[in-house]
Amino acid sequence: MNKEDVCILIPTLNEGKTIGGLIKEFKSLGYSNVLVIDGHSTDDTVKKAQSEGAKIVIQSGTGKGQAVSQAFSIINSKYVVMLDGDGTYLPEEVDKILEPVVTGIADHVIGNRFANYHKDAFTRLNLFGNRILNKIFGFAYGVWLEDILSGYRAFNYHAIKQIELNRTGFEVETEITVECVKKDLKIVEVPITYLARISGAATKLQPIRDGFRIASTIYLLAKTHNPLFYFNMIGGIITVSGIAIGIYVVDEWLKEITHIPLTILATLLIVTGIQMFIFALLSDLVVSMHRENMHTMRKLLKEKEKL
Ligand SMILES: Nc1nc2c(ncn2[C@@H]2O[C@H](COP(=O)(O)OP(=O)(O)O)[C@@H](O)[C@H]2O)c(=O)[nH]1
Ligand SMILES: [Mg+2]
Repeated sequence: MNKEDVCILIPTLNEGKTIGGLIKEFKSLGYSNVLVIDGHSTDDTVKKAQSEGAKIVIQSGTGKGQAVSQAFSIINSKYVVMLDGDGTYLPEEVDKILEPVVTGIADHVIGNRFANYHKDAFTRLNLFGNRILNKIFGFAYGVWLEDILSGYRAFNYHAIKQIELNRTGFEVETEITVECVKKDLKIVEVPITYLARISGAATKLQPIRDGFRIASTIYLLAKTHNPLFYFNMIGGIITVSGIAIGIYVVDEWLKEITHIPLTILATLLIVTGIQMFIFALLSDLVVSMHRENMHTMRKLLKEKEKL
């Protein structure tokens, strides 16, 4: 592999304390093509990155997601490595991250932070949230990964051009992973080290708000991949509430109290819930057929590329 073929992509927002050292380390490892996509930092991030010789692009919108999406559209390198500018990931592990894409066994590599993390790298809430979100992801997409929210990732050119990103904020890692699953891109996870942020440099992630956004992204994006999961969740909630009201109505009726409006409500909820289950089955049929078509189309495209 030629190190010139690798673009090191660093999205930054006020990472002046760490960005300079990070770029310097990549350069000393022989990776000279460093792209910093900055989210209008108000500190000296841009100046530091410039003086270390990185290419700087100021993102046109806001949020990490928009930054990554913009970066993907302008990068033309054979391989891309993305990581935070906060010094929590080790540049010397870049070869480990790159290996599966370079050897061709993966289109996308995720660095698994849970393999080796500093004791202050995650708060207890972070650890718990990550575990839950990885599980929800597994249920929704049928792909069980250890660390879908990792910031240290590698891609081949094919992957960055296939992945379409629409979310603007911290849902970007989720969306990248979902897109890979949807587009049949091969994902491999490799163990990496995750350090704590240096003191005085705070994370931009708000655990509760962003956690909910990530969970709802996992759920909403599942509609066109796993409609059984998506619609059965809705159907389940509606049916269970109908049954609960129904139990109450029957119990009261046995005590010779009749609730007519509640009886109607319970019936409506149960019927609607069951319709959702049927709808889930129909959508699943549509999605499976679509997937088969897309699969064939991708195979044909690949063969055409080979010709
Ligand atoms: N360009 C850009 N980068 C951002 C934005 N928000 C966060 N980042 C960068 O994205 C990376 C990940 O954010 P971070 O706060 O470390 O999130 P955490 O690793 O989940 O705690 C860091 O390098 C941030 O500086 C943004 O709005 N625009
Ligand atoms: Mg970070």
